Amino acid sequence: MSGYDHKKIENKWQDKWQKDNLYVTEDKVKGKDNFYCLVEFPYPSGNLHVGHWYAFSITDIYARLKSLQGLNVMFPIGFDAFGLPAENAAIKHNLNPRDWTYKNMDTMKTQLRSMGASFDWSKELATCDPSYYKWTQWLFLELFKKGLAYQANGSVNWCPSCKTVLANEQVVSGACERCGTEVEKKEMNQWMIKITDYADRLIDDLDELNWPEEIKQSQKNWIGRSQGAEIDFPVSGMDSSIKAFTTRPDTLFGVTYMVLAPEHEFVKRLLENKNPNPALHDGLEEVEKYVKDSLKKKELERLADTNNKTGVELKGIKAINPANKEEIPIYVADYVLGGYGTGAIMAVPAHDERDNQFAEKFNLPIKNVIENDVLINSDKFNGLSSEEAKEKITKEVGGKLTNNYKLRDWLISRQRYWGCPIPIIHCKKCGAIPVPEKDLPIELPEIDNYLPRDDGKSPLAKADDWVKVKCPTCNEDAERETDTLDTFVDSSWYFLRYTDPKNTEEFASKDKMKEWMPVDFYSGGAEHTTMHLLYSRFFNKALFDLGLAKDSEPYKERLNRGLIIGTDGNKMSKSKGNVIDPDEIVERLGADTVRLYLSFIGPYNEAGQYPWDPNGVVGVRRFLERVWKLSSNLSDSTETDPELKKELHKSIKKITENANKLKFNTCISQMMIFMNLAEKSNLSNISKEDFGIFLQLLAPFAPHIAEELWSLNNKESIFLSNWPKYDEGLVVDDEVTLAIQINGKVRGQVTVPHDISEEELKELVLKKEEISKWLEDKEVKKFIYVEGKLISVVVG
Ligand code: ANZ
Ligand code: ZN
Repeated sequence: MSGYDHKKIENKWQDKWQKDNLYVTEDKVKGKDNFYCLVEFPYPSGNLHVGHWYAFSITDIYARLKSLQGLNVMFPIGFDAFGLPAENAAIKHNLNPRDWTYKNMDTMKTQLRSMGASFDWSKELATCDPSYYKWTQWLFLELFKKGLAYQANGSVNWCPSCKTVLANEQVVSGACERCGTEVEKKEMNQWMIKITDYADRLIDDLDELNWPEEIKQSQKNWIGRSQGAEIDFPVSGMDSSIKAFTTRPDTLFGVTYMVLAPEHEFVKRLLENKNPNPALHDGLEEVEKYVKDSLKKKELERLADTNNKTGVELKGIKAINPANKEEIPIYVADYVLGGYGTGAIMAVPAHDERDNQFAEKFNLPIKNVIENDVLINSDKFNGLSSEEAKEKITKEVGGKLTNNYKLRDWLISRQRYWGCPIPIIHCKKCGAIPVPEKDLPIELPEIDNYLPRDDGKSPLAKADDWVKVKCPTCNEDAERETDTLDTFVDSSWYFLRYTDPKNTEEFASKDKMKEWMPVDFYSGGAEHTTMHLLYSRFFNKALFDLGLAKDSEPYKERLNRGLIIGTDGNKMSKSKGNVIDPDEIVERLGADTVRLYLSFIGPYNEAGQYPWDPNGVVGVRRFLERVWKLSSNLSDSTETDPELKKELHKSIKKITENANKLKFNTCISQMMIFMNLAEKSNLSNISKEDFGIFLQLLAPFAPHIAEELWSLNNKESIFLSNWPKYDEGLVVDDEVTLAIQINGKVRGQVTVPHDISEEELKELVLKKEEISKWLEDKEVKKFIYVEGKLISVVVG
């Protein structure tokens, strides 16, 4: 047998797997459970970088593992092909977005194939394909008919560089998530999705999901539910009142003034009517100027100006504190935001930091009403705890307990060409009318000038022939909607389409969705936590309520992967010159090397930042060469050296356990430990069968070389074999049983690997049911591990 020629074997097996349809998934296989392994589909950027390899080839390890473990795995792939990223790139290259996108998808398919991933290409989809977006349009109309998609006027985020509006989620620190340009506020009539209707369920249903806690927490923070109350403050001498949102109704007796946001309706009305109140008349000009100035500020600036609070008093107007009937002054100040709560606050300078700064500056009274979590200076509520008082005081003043959310409705229309046309016809007489189902899809027309425009309209507005239609209801002259859908709408349901990608009658048949949904494992980028991951959960819930989806949650398990960074520790970027070209390495060292290296670089289940190390790549390549060499030195012996056999079975155990937890790096370490021993002992003492077991362990990671070496002794693909099981008898001495004492008394025992770290042990022990019941409400003061003997926990 000659040397390890990665090129030859990688091409050979990729062709053969494809020819044999090895990864084409049936919907049902007798005796096997289905497992839907999903990875976020790429946008057709045109070139696969290391990040793509990390996303796809490493998720492939998991897909292959599950398949070897006896599950019927679906691992589909497609393209998130509409939208800003693809279109901006096309424009930069002076190309038509359609040509650019299709050309890139071709290139990327070849590159994706070079990974040797077990993608089921028969299910491939592209969101820019009319056979796909017909159903995006259909689903949009279902939401529209239920009132979940609507058009409304409002202040929206506008990116002056991308020349389109953006969703709140696409504005990062005040800048466009795509191009980094500072975002402006504009009043525009836009299409929205009522995701806010689902705010509570989007939070509460997280409990049932097997997701990392950080992801759940980020979604909760983004939705930002605050429990509080709305309380009306009458305006003295006027027939009106001002509603404030507060999370602290228990501090009502400590309210010494009110503050309105500059955008508040009450202020607007005062300025419009030039209020007749003579006392105020003097100050109105000052108020007008203040409002104008602060509206020019960006929200971020307003929030950032923490130490220098500004504001003006509405002189001559007083509000009445409904708790003690005291008259209190009203200010306009921009530390109160127009778009949150009611845009008005009851200020409690004794207990709120921001109010305190303001009160100090404007010499306003500060009244303490809480001491040691108990109410004081609060009349008949004195002595109550804060928690008790919240509800009681709210009730007393006729207020309403209510929740407030940071989440806003999802803005989905874009003034851009390369997107799914919104299937609505505007008729002067009938309003916004859905395109009849028989006319779907409304195809995106070819136009000459697809460049974005400055006037807030989509380039499609110029496509007269396309725009002018008859109203489906009254048959009078009408016009098509010319905005397109944000690409995040396209990607909000693609996981359903994968179950039935060729269906022309439905977006996916109920039967197919029943076989595959919910997704068992979803691997993706951390940047999607509060975008795609939130949107698609909403979409699935809305479809569930419409009877169109079978589950209310789409993804059982989610993994946010880490980031591969440059050798210099910086994010890879062309300008820094630290970009690693995977194609070049695949050519030189092989796909198996790249896969093995990336799985070795760090625990896949921890979204860390891992720097690329050229020496590490070479080291991994050498490891594969050693495997190759060992294989050619195998003898016909049927007995494996007993020590080596033990290490093999330890390897099965360790690799199975760690691979199941996506800790792929420890799997590779274990394979290396095994190889070291195999090379040390008498080589003739590994049976072909036992070497085959080693190849099975290697197969998900380095599929080509494993398949090649396996084929020397087997007719069927290694990927049709069964994942090896370890022999209990061969791994026992590796484990120790430890007694667990709590405050000196033995309360249980635990069997663990002899080399377990104290940290791992502590985590395991404290979580154990028979132990945790002794720890309730108590603090663990000491955790002592007497190695190999016992654990002693001191609590108090
Ligand atoms: C009285 C009070 C007393 C408050 C106290 C807090 C502490 P979250 O948790 O973010 O929901 N607030 C309400 N609307 C606001 C707006 N439009 N702009 C700026 N601040 C606003 O915060 C809710 C609290 O933030 C509310 O509760 C209100 O101040 C303020 F010891 O009311 B609080
Ligand atoms: Zn009409």
